[in-house]
Amino acid sequence: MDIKTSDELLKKSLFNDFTFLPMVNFYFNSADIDGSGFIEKTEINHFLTKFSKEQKLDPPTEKEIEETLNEFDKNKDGKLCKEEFQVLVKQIVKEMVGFK
Ligand SMILES: [Ca+2]
Repeated sequence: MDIKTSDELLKKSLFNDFTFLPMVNFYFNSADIDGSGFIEKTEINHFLTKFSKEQKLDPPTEKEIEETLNEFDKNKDGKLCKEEFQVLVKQIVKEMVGFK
């Protein structure tokens, strides 16, 4: 699959829960290393670092990880539940395909 095709698929998947939600589940399960059902800060760190590496981007700084947690942790319990994580995934996918 070439990059253009996969971008198109990603764009479509943003507007289609049938394809988007399984993707969120996939990312959530891979990010939730200890299987707690929440993405803690160390797991966000791990997830974003791995993701940056895959995308050939600079690894996130401690500050960026802190900001990511603050921005998406709506109920301020210091970790991300699946609903909060879903918003993060949506934003990451949007940035990947380059539209806002
Ligand atoms: Ca966890």
